[in-house]
Amino acid sequence: MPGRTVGPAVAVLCALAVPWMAAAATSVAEFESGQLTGVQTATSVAGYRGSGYVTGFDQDGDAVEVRVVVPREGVHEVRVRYNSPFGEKGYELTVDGVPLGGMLGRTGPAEWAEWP
Ligand SMILES: [Ca+2]
Repeated sequence: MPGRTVGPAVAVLCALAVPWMAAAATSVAEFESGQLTGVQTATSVAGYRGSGYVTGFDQDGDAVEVRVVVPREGVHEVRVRYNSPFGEKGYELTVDGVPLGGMLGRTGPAEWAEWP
């Protein structure tokens, strides 16, 4: 699968999980290992997975791109783990060049939620 870009205004993102429909396995990509544009890695909010998370989505164009490897072509379910303690945050997500967008709900200060 595709590179995947998450755009402006997302507060803090942790990990991207891609379970595929016909199998029980899951492929996980950590955003902190991705290509960062205008954002930074951090570790101050406990409960992240991997080696940290990505924060600082406060300007147009801020983004992280990660490549997710799946075992075969087909329909895959995508989930994003995030923390957004200061309110709802808009996001833009591009998979294989196809843009999506929406809102991530507010979380508690140390709470990590899963979208969708
Ligand atoms: Ca992480």
